[in-house]
Amino acid sequence: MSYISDVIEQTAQKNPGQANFMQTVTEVMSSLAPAVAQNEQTLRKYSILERMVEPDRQIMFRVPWQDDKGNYHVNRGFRIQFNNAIGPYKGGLRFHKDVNLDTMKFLAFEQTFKNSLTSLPMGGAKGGSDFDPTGKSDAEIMRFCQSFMNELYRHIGPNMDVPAGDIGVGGREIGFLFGQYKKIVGDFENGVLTGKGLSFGGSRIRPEATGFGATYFLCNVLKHEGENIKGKTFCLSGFGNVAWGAAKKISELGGKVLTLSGPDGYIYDEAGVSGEKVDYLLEMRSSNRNKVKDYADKFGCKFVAGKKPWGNVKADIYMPCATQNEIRLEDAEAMVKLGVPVLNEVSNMPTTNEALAYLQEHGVLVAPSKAVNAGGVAVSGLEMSQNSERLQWTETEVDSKLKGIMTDIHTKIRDTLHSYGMPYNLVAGANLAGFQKVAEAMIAQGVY
Ligand code: 2IT
Repeated sequence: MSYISDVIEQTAQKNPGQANFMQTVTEVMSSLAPAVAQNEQTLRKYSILERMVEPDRQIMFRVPWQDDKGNYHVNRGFRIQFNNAIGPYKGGLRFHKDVNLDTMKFLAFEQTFKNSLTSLPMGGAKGGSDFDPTGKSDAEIMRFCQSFMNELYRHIGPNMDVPAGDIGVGGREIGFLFGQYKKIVGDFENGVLTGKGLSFGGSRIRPEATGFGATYFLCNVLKHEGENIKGKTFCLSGFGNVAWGAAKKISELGGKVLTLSGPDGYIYDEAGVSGEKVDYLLEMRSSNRNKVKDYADKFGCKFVAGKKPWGNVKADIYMPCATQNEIRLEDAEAMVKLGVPVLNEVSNMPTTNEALAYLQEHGVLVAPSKAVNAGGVAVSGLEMSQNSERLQWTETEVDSKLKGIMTDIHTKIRDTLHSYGMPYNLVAGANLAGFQKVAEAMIAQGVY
């Protein structure tokens, strides 16, 4: 058996029932064949692949909280610190009812490679809770965040682990989490979390960064193909922070966003999601209703209950912005049948491995999430720099740095593929490029 398949097999045995974690491990490890072929002896000697699939530590804790009626609830909190070879642990917190150890591990593993691609010194981590913010009041969210931080604080710090937002965790939650951290530790600690409000050390463009960065990355891909974004039609899923930023930038650059989705279904807006309609997404999120139908009701467009746009709406570009495993084999088949040529993945691991293989076999150009959505964490890295220098850059400064980082990621992937004599396969290239830096740092630092 080969080194890679041995490691995948051992990882599956050690992590029974962790389908999401195994999906990303399989996808990433399989991409590394050219790197292993070139350097197998060294990688084996230092057990690089074995060490890469085992998190440094996995923290799980109880989060008790009180609702507005006085009833108590208990949720489970997580922080997976996966790899800090290239910098302090860094990665978001997700509050969603489906959060479990498997989800957290897949996200922390992906984060390690993504953060490496940004060129900034950040290791990989992820955390969160199975707390469901749907229908919760601001006061309930505040109490939950405070209780969550009552345990998390002992595991984080500006040079140790710097959490941020993810699904269900935005500016409001980061504010509550930071407030509690500061209260417990008695120190501002350079802000500790990223995604903070502008009035207490947040970075300009951080809320927009994931969606903006995803659009900038796409522009690089389109340019490589001799195309551009003007006049292109888009299907997006989700309506949260990420879809919001993407819709804003796409519409600014002359593309047209036809769809958004939520747990209740999808909306189809023939006129395109732009201007004040984009702003309304923020209201939808802060209402905690978690219903995309609100958009259709407000702007009088079509709503399709219980479905995602995939395979139902034709567009030039699909951009999943909601969650993992949104695009399954049957969606991929429908997508190919409809003739959608580009999948620009934004949410983490939106495509199952079967769907991904099918799309690539059928000539769909896939840009992988760990490159496409890296702008979010990259601007988090810029927030850390601004905090440690005690300054705040302008919108123009941050936006131009973000643009530069996204272009550099694309160039790095293209050059890595070139160095292995490989075609323009962005999925393989992102994994190989992300891997190289982490592996090099791990080897340099010895086995400990
Ligand atoms: O998936 C992600 O990269 C994030 N949720 C953002 C992480 C961060 O530290 O900004």
